[in-house]
Amino acid sequence: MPDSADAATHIASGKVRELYELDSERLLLVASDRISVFDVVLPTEIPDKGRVLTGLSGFWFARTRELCPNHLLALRPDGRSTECRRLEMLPVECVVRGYLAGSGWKDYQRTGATSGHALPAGLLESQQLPEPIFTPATKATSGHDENITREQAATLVGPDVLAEIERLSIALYRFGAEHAAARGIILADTKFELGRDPDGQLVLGDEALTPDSSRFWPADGYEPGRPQASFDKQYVRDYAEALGWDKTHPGPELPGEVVAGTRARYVEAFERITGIAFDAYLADPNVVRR
Ligand code: PZK
Repeated sequence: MPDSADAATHIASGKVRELYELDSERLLLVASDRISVFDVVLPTEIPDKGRVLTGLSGFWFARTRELCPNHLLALRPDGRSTECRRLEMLPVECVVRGYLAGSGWKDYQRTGATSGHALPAGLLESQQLPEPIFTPATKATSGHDENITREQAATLVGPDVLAEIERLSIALYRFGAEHAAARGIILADTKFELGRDPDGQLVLGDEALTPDSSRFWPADGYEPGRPQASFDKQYVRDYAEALGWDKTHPGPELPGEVVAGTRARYVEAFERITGIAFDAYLADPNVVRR
C-alpha cells in the first residue's frame, strides 16, 4: 500500500489503480505505474506514469470546473494520489468519439452506424467525424466495456439524465480536444465517469482526459485510412508485437530502452498539454491546479 493511503481502507482495484476510503465522504484514488497493453498488465512498470496521469487529470479538473463540477479535493504530495468526493457513480460510461477508431470503427464497418448515430458513408479508419458523438457503454461482466444503445442508456439512467450527461460529455470532450490540438495532440476519443454528489448534482469523477481514458495520437503523422500510432504506448506495442507475443497473460518484460522511451512519451504528453515542467509537478503537484 502506498504511504499516502496509510490508515485508509482499500475498497477497489482497477487494472492500474487502487481506490481507498478515507472517510464516509472522501475517497483516495491512487494511480500506479503499471501499464496495460492489449488489455494485459505488463510485469514491468513505467516510472512516474501514475504521476503523469494524476497530474493531467488534476489539470483538466481545474480547467473544466465551470463546464462540469468534479470530485477533486486535493492532490497528495506523492503526485499519484487524488483525494476526491465520494459519489454515487452512474451505471453508464460516457464515451465521446471525435474520430473513428476502436469499437466505433468496428461498429461502423459492420453497420454504418455506432450507438445509433447514423454516419456518412465512406468514412475511413481514424477519420475525424463531422461532429463528436456520444456512444455510451457499460462495464460488461467480462470487465470489458460494451457499447450500448441510447435506449439502453435511457433505461439505466432515465432520459433526462441521459440528455444531461451527453451534453456535459460532449462539452468536456470539445474543451479537451481543442486544447490538445493546439499542442499537437489529437484526442481521438475519451471516456468520462459521472456520478451524483449528496445533493444530487452530476459530478465528473474518476480520471479525465488522460491517455489511459482516451486515445491520444500525435498530430504529426496523422493520416486517415489506417490505425494511428498511440502517443504514449506505441513503443510498447511495437516491441510486444515484434516479439510475437500472442497478447494473452502474461505479457512480456520490457527492456530498459522501451521503458525509458515510454516514460519520456508520458512526460512529453504532460508537458505539452499542461505547459508545465514535469519537475515542477514533482516538486508540488498542485501547480497543475493554478
Ligand atoms: C469510483 N471507481 C473506478 C477507480 C478502482 C476503481 N469519486 C468516486 N466516488 C465513488 N466511486 C468512485 C469514485 C471515483 N473516482 C471509481 N469505482 C468507484 C475505480 C480506481 C480504482 F479500483
